[in-house]
Amino acid sequence: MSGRRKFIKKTTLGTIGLGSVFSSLSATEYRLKNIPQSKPVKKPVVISTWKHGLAANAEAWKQLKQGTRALDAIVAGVGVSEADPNVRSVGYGGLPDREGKVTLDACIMDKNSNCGSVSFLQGIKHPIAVAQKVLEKTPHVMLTGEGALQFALEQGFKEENLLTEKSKQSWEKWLEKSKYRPVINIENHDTISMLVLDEEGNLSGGCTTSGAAWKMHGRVGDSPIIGAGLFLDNEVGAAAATGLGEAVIRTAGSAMVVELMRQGKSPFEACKTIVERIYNKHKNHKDMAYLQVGFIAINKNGEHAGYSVRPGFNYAVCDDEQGNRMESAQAKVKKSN
Ligand code: SD4
Repeated sequence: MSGRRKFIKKTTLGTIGLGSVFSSLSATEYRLKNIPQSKPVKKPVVISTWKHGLAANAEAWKQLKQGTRALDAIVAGVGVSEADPNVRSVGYGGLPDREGKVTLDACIMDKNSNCGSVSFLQGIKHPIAVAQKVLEKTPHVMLTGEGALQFALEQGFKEENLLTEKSKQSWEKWLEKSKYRPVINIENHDTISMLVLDEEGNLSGGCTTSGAAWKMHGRVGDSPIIGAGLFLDNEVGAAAATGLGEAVIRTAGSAMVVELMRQGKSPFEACKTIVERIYNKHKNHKDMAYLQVGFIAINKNGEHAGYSVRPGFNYAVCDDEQGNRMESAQAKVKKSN
């Protein structure tokens, strides 16, 4: 090969190489172009789904202010809901499946896109902490059922009965009719998802739930599925879901919300667009009768929003400016069912 041809070949390869470097930078470039940089970035910010998000935020906030890293703050924060027997949709005291078993799903994701997840886990009060161990201690992203339990026990977690007397009574009452038609905002809701923009401007998130009440034994929802119940890209933003998990999985919900933010949409526009897509895709679907899905999202500027199919969804926000409070989300339709 002549010197000139070698040079051309090298230059072309060099250009391809640079091209891929440029394309890996393009998300940042896109963000810089699309998210107005004149706005001051608010940080830290913690947002969590539903009212019990207030207590979860308070704990996560305390941890962040003490210098705890965001992932640990999330585990501590949503751990408050997991341990609370009065939160009947997460962890201890969660409503069981139709066989009376409390089965838990959770996942966590950090600024470097490392993920950990557990699904169909029984007998462990803090699935989010097990998900964090999956992220940190295994070569995998997701462990399920018996394997997840075995791993949790190996990691020193204690096995305990998570079915409280109150949840057992609710299940026995449900058994009288055994009809699966989740009650909107009550039986298919209240998963806690938390998104954090930390002091350094990095994003992370976690999600934990006992899933839809009276689900089939073995059913896994969206909450432990990265891309469905939770997703983030540290260059762009983070999103999380609550509601009918089947609908969120069908549409890769949280990943889509983040992708729309990458394309320049605000958190509000991104959540609204995907809620509308979910609504439209389910117009003639059997699940429409009890379809409720809500998203929360936050971008790198600390702007956040929530949006749901039906009214009733809200989320908790904590920042330096206004403290810890509830924000209501707008909804696609006006009727609650
Ligand atoms: C699920 N998304 O398992 C969850 C339901 C939920 O509290 O939000 N539950 O489908």
